[in-house]
Amino acid sequence: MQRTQASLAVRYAGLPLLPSHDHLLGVIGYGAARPGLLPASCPFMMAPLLPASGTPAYEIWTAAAPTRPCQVGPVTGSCSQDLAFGTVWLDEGEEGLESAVEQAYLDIFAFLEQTGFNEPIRFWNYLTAITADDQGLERYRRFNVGRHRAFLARLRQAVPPAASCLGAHQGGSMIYFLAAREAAKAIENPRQVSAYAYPAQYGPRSPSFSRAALHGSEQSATLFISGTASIVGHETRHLGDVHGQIAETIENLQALITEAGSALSHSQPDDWALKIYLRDPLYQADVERALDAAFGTGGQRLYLHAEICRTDLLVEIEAMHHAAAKIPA
Ligand code: 3EB
Repeated sequence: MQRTQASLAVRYAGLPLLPSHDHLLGVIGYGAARPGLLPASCPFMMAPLLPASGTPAYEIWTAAAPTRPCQVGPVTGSCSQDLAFGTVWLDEGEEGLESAVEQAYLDIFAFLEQTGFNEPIRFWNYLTAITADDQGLERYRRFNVGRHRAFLARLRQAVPPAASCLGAHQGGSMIYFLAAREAAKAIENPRQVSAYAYPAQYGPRSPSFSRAALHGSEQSATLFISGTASIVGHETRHLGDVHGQIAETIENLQALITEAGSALSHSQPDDWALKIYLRDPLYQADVERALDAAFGTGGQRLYLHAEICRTDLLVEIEAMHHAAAKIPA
């Protein structure tokens, strides 16, 4: 068996141990400010989320090819040969969240157009006070309205990319993303209603994201699994029961891995990077135990303390299949 090099890698690290500087796409800090060692050209965002452990953590994105900085309007990013990474803060100002989200996404589409990486493949949205009321409509629902408007105007894909949307405890609201020249293949979970088809009880506009996205060729694909929680159909399961929610969330992750199919047939635990969002940092030990049992002990895990977009959800997990698929020699 021979392994091809993945075009993209992520590493969750405690200290700013920075790999090959000219291949850095971007760094996100959790409870961690911009490292002094980081080259000025590398995009950095201090996310408004804290690590569950309290120990500062970095999420370090690298490309297989050298990168160069790219700035378009308020979007700070970088581009390699085949991928772009970008970050933007929301400016809620006078206009409010809905307009701020719409504008931020329109700015992202301008970045994509100017850099030539026209197809977004993965979005992360971190919103302040995600479930707070804003003049009669929850902020997450206003976020969905703004995102929907921008996607309607500019998204070229038939279905929206993979995403996560979590609540921040401090600081402002931000979006970061990965984009490519070719769209990823969207994957849905047969156990769940597609989020973009959720009924109106969850807000005037459905959440625009697909459950997972497979990017690259069959020989060297990267799988991005969106934020995944204890939802079956469109309903939250296991209200108030963290063990039940963890088990249901893992069932949903496994269903998506099955849907991704042959691209992952040689997958190993070390190929995975998981980001786990906990409403209460005390849930970490239970999640860790359940993930070990389901997927083995390898791979990377980053535990964050976050609010989740439904007040009844206690845990949400996203995943990236980190290494390239193996090609039989
Ligand atoms: C859900 O399945 C849980 O609005 O971008 C997960 C991933 C969730 C992404 C988003 C929301 C989003 O509906 C919430």
